Amino acid sequence: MQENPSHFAPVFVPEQVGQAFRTAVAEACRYLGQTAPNPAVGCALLDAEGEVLSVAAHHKAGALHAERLALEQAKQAGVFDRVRTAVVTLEPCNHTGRTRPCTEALLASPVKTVWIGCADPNPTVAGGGAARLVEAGISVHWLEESTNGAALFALCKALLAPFACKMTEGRPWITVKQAVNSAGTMVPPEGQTTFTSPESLKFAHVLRRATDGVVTGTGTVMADNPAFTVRHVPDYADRRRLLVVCGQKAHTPEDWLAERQKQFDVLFCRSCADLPALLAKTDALWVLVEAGPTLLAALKELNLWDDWLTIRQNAAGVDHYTVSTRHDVTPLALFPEWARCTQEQACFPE
Ligand code: AOF
Ligand code: ZN
Repeated sequence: MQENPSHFAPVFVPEQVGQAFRTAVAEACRYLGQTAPNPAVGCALLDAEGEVLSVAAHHKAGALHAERLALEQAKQAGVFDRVRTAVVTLEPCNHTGRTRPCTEALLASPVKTVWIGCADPNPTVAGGGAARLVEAGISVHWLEESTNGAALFALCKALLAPFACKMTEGRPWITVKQAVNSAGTMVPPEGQTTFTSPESLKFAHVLRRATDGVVTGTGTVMADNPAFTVRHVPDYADRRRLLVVCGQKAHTPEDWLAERQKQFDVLFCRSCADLPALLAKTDALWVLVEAGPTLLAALKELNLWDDWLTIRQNAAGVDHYTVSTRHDVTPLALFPEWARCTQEQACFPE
């Protein structure tokens, strides 16, 4: 985190502020998978007693940032004058991009205290927001510098992880989803394309919804004729995602491709080694790998993944989720299914 002028003695996160952070993160999660190239961000506004007056999130690029929407809602609810504290999962922006700076909107409100989850990893805005607020006399507190905010900080970091990955590594966060049956094979029985439980199928579609695209291989296309669309859960309206097919275009059926292109921006990637550069050129912040053993082995070899979710069905037909992650946080932790995941020892690359 950048050094910031708000560095005083460590602060204690009051219970109501902690609860407001959880509410803000939950609201932001409702729009995960719709905000790219912008991050998912949540904001809660509290009155002097710590009561939540307004909760909002950034919905999509070009729409109001979380802070501005929360303030706008407070105005419409007639509670604007009572707002004293803003709780934001991400440092408020101090730049004019598609929208005007959130710092200015906060300074034009009765907000006296701002609690911040994560610093903005966007190199064009880093550090500026908090400094501007402090300069104007606002009390700015960082979860990272608090005595009791580690879990809340981890939550905000998990929310920001896909955007932070894009900002620091230049490519989206890569989650591999692999389903294996009790015999350890990835191949479903004849005539079926899946063998996991309805809950696992739903989770897979929740992840498709939260991510900005799918990475697959020509082998999977030929074997499964996959649609890769979001079903089983409602999708965002008019959401066009990325579909990266590793392999050669000539190896995919024309009618499959034509159908997919109606909903996806389809890109072909001849070699896995080219994948980071190809993904970097897109707006995607988070992609889901849904592929067969060949592509998965190649990604493993190249260390080209951020977390690896294995859904394993046991002999009794019950699914078990195991997650390996190469980071200290994962956006998978934002979903209720996380409670069912066994975490394998994080394996960090050389
Ligand atoms: C905030 N609150 O809710 C979000 C922020 O092009 P713009 O104007 O939409 O700005 C996008 C950048 O602003 C984005 O790259 C990130 O640094 C920050 N996102 N900031 O104060 C928000 N979504
Ligand atoms: Zn902003």
